[in-house]
Amino acid sequence: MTSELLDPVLLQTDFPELELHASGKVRDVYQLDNDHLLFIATDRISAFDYVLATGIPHKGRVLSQVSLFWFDFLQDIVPNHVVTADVAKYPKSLRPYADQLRGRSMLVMRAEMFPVECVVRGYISGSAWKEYRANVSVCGIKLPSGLRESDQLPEPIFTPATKAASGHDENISFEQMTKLVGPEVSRQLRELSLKIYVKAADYARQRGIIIADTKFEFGRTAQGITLADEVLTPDSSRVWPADKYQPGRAQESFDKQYVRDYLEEIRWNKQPPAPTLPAEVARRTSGKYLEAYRRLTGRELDV
Ligand code: PZK
Repeated sequence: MTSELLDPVLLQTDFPELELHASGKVRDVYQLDNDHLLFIATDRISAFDYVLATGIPHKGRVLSQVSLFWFDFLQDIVPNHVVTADVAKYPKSLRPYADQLRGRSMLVMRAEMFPVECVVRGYISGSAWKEYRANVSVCGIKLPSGLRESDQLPEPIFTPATKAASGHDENISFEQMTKLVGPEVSRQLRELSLKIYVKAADYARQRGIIIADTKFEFGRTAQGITLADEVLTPDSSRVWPADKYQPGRAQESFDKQYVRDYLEEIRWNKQPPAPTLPAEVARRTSGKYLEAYRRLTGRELDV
């Protein structure tokens, strides 16, 4: 019998003297000065659109370190918003919070964000699978007939989306995107997104991980078009274990499968309040995040 106790988790950030710039289901961005933000990944986890009451030990650190790994790996393709993730280099005013911030935060350049989610799909799944079944096309891109759910696409496609008022993403055509950010920027973002996806997905595939699709957010800084937010994390991507890949059905999630299985098992009605997770489900899920980090980087995250 293993102990019920879990490692401590960070569910809520609380920096009274900082102003919140943006807050998401599982991450928070604070304003530091006019040009800099503090990006923090908490240990919160969402499933079926809700943040659960139980945090996942190490999740925030894993996601931060995965993003940092990719920012570095992709540097030759695109500049990114990271200034430093070394808490010793943060402003002195953050010193009291160093222990909370270490490993799970980044000091980033403030960017003028483009109001589009740059989604790339190498496999057909999720909303794209729904759209394909209805129209044989996705975001205005005609696809071959006869694809099965989770099939690899003949080539990766760029399927932009916008944040709808509901908070949900709404797929849009490239043409609609040009009305939001202009044709020149649209072409640049599409080209960058596809290049990034191809390089990252090739790398991950060699390590037994399929990146089925992913979402990038870009902004403009003094460096020009800059990759921002989190990058190629399990929260911004659909990630599948390659050894279990079987087209023709929905795939198991690399990271959240134990959580989804548990929530189905207890027949949660997917309405608030979101349930707590048994310690064992949280612990095994934590193990999956650590495994994803290990597989991707070949390194161990010290726990
Ligand atoms: C920025 N988001 C998305 C929402 C989050 C993140 N470098 C930047 N400059 C300006 N704005 C942003 C960034 C970044 N990254 C990103 N919103 C604003 C978002 C909610 C929580 F952590």
